Amino acid sequence: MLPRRRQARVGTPCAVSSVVRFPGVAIYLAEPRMGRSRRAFLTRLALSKGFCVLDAYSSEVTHVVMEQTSAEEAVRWQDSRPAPPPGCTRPALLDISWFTESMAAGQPVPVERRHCLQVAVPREVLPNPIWMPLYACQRPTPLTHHNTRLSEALEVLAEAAGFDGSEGRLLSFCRAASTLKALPCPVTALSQLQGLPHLGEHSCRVVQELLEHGVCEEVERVQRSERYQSMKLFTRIFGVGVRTADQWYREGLRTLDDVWTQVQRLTQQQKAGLQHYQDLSAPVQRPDAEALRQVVAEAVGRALPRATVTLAGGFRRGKLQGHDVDFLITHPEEGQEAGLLPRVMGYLEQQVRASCPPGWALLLPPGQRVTPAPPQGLVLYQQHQRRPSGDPVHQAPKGRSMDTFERSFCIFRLPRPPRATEEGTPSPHPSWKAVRVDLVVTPISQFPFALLGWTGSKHFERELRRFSRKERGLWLNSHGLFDPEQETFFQAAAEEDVFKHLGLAYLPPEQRNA
Ligand code: DCP
Ligand code: MG
Repeated sequence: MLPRRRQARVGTPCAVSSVVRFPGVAIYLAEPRMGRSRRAFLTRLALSKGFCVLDAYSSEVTHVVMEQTSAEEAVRWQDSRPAPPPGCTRPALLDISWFTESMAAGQPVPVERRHCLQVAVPREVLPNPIWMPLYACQRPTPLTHHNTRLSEALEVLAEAAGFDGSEGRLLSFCRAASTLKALPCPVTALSQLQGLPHLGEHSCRVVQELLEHGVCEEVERVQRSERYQSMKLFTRIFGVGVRTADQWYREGLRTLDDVWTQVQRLTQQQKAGLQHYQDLSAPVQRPDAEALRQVVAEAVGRALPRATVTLAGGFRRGKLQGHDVDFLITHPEEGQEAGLLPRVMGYLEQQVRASCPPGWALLLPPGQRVTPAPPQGLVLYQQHQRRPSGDPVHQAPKGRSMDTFERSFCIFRLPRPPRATEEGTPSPHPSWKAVRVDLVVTPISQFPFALLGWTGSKHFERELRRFSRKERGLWLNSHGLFDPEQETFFQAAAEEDVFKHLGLAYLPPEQRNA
């Protein structure tokens, strides 16, 4: 007996696109609960992605997809069809979720138990309506959650809004995405969103499309657009913000090669970012962050005994990779941290100078326009930012979110084992890779606020500051918590004190992935 897909076709001809990318998969969309026009739409969608969709149920069908159909109904439906020829198995009876996930993945996803209609799978569903507090700082948000596909789509729209300078739309999409991240179960029906905060009409429409078709046309369109792609490319360059990227785009720049033609206009930071673009756009892995922590801790310990180094940013929230590594440096005795950073940088530079490989190369585009000096040791680039003079406690917190700590924005040269390269991309310099590192020095009295502010996520911080201001009338930033009425600063010995003072339940870093 031939395998099923090789058998002669039965009944209505196959409505297959000319390019069938997945020969082992032949889908039949069972109509009863689906409706004719929706079935036609889903058929077109699947065909456009290279799936084989059969118009009629036959022995060629490998996957039967049904919508809003119980397992019992599905089995009854199948029983009423002709039995398969001897030697052939019945096709899988699948819920629409298998179809939408496959469309989203652009290929058939493996059939899991939860997709199957043959067995009634007890599904965990969201109670409806679910109650959720308004601010992201009032609820735990773990790193991995149940609605990644939905939140990622909304975050694309948030990012695109940010590229267009639409702060309001950026915030709306970020808040909607953040709400979905905090849900205890997957969203499977739009009705589950009723009563949830921040899910406005636009976000709901995106979710609905994703639930129904597996893709959202607007998101796909944005991601394909030249504007989004160029803005993403440019803002990934160290030192390039949305405003600069937008200006370049409006001047007609589109690619990194285009940016290289303007290299004389770039700041030192941007030049360094461009030179190390390939390394810096690949994620930093947790073991890299840990290796750097040890190197930095050693230099800090040598520069000032009892000074401490704390890993902050995404890695503190449990992320396995990030775009940079953020360190906070302090000393248990207030004032001792002054002047520490230049000494630390000095040690870091000397420490590995001897081990710097002689034949190093920078990533340069065709037509090499810059001939930089070879890097010295660990530090490929650093920009030291001094603390402004005056009383540090009283100058920054009032409404400003950017802090004024002494800091160094660096690019470090992280040695790596021979021949280790980023997945799929050959490294321009295989014995080391460039990594973005931020070193921030804080006086011990401000350390809890700095740690809270530098742990993130960015949206969590935004929400925490908004909550403080709107609900408590207090101004929070990485230096302190200020009461504008009393003109007093709140003293904290640990992050927990800040949550407590704001009347919030403490959230550990792993639950701040809003
Ligand atoms: N931060 C903030 N507001 C900003 C920038 C940063 O509150 N405008 C805070 C929150 C971030 C932290 O500083 O979590 C570190 O900034 P990063 O940009 O490094 O963010 P992450 O470490 O969270 O992300 P990644 O893992 O990509 O480095
Ligand atoms: Mg970071």
